[in-house]
Amino acid sequence: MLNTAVKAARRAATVINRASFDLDRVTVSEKEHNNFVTDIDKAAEQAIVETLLKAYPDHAILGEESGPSGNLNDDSEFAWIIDPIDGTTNFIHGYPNYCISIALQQKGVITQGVIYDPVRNDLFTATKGAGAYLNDKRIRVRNPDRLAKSLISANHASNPRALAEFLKMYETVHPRCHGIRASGSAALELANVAAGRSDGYFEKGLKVWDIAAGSLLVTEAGGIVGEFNGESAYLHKGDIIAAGPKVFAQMVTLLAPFA
Ligand code: LIP
Repeated sequence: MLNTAVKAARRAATVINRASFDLDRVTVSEKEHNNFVTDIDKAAEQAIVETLLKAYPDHAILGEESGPSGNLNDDSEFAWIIDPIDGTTNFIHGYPNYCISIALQQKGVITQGVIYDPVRNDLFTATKGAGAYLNDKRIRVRNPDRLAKSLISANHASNPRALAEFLKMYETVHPRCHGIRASGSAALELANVAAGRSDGYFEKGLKVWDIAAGSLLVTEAGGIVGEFNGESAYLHKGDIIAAGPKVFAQMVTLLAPFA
């Protein structure tokens, strides 16, 4: 199933890469203020869904752009959770930080995750219980012993309330770490934590397709993923902290007041 998801991600990448050379021809619409969708998101999602359903016609699908289909519920035996372009705002501006995210959920548990960065040709994969990989090489979180030695990433939704709260969280965390980066793709932020390229990540108000595959990458790379109060219903809540175990504990202490 992981191989099929990789095949689907690569097909989507072909659609996205072709469009990336001629962004003026991409059709952009606004779902809500500063929340964009393009014809390329839709075409990429279609390529993914076609590939998955060809191999597994009975599986349920939850796509960011096409919504739910098949027998989708919390207890579905096989449900694919798809974000065809995580970081659409980056994509439409030609800012090279976006990816394809595909996860398989089995009876409420994420068991396979694929994140493909078509700009860097980085393929992140994880299978529950079998580790996380970047281009077939095992990856692990970096797990520094203190937040004070860490590079953190964080993003926020585009509404005034989320921004005001984010600024307070930023003021809380920034003086206590090496710095905070905001690159506009939740899935890639999680993949970077898994690969030890950053040491922690936090964001509120995400959707399940932003974080399903990335959260499995982090846990399979030895990290912890949780809500702001440290609990584990982050896929439903959409508020997420991800880091190595020591930094995770310190981030929860600092960010629990924002839970
Ligand atoms: C985006 C995320 C980003 C977050 C945005 C949005 P999209 O996903 O990856 O980090 O801040 O709210 O959800 O819409 O580009 O797939």
